[in-house]
Amino acid sequence: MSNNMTDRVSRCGYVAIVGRPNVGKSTLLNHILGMKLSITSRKPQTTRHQLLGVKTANQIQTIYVDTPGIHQRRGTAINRYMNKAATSVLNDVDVVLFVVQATQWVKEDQAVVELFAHVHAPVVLVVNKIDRLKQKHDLLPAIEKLKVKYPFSAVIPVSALNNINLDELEKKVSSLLPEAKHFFPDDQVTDRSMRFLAAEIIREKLVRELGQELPYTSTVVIDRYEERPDIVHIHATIFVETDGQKSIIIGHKGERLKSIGTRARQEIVSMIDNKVYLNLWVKVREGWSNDERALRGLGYSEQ
Ligand SMILES: Nc1nc2c(ncn2[C@@H]2O[C@H](COP(=O)(O)OP(=O)(O)OP(=O)(O)O)[C@@H](O)[C@H]2O)c(=O)[nH]1
Ligand SMILES: [Mg+2]
Repeated sequence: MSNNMTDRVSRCGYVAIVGRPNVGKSTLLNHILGMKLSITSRKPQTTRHQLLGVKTANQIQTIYVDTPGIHQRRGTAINRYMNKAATSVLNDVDVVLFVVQATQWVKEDQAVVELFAHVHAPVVLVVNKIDRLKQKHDLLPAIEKLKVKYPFSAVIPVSALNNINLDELEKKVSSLLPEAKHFFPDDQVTDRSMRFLAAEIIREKLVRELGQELPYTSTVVIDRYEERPDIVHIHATIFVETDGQKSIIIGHKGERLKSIGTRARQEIVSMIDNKVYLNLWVKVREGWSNDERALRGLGYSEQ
């Protein structure tokens, strides 16, 4: 077969992005796709659901699965849901990207590596945030230490945020994908609806606006998403667990909530290229994060 023919072989497969919270999994997905799809923040446990990001280029379709950070706090129902959302993909994918933070191997990373014992797919170790290294010569010895943790099929240092070495990573991933027809239309970028993405965008602004003040006990539900030719009407509710949390989110004279709404609206506008009317409410639902039934009602259904 000539090279030309080889080039035309169609490849397609699923690639899980896993790792402990906050190592940059969602940032990696967004920067590989070249668009903001998955929400990110400085706070751990930002991602709560699986999210597909599809990239199609040169006969190759890579279906990335962003996942919540795998963590040790197994206590509440939402924590169990998040861990399950992350670990359940491991046996259904063609490639696993295991993201760690340069030179910082901690217990939670070790716990993730132990999950690979029953994984058949090749695991690529992605050593992220290399831009943060003060001493460049710390990287090679760190990589040598990481290599012994598991028989990785490759170890690739990157900076997701600064787009360093992502093409190298993508090349490796493509080489591990099976020959297959594309599962998604070539112009599709995700399996999620704009309604889901809108809720996520609102949650991102909430998390970013509130810094360390808010515990992980808020969630966003879209009550109404109505597309009209000239404007999209979105009504959303932020659920929290206590009155105190509600007042923090609303802020003095409602200013916090207003600012969250403005930022979210701007981002939704830029995604859908239409006008947006966004109405935000805050409601208290005591104990929702540890109540399986409440969780299902709030969009945390089995994946
Ligand atoms: N300096 C630097 N920061 C990064 C890099 N990649 C991600 N970050 C930052 O790390 C923080 C966490 O990034 P996320 O992409 O939300 O991390 P995550 O692994 O998806 O986190 P969870 O969803 O909570 O598990 C954010 O503040 C990012 O801007 C990088 O390459 N360099
Ligand atoms: Mg994330």
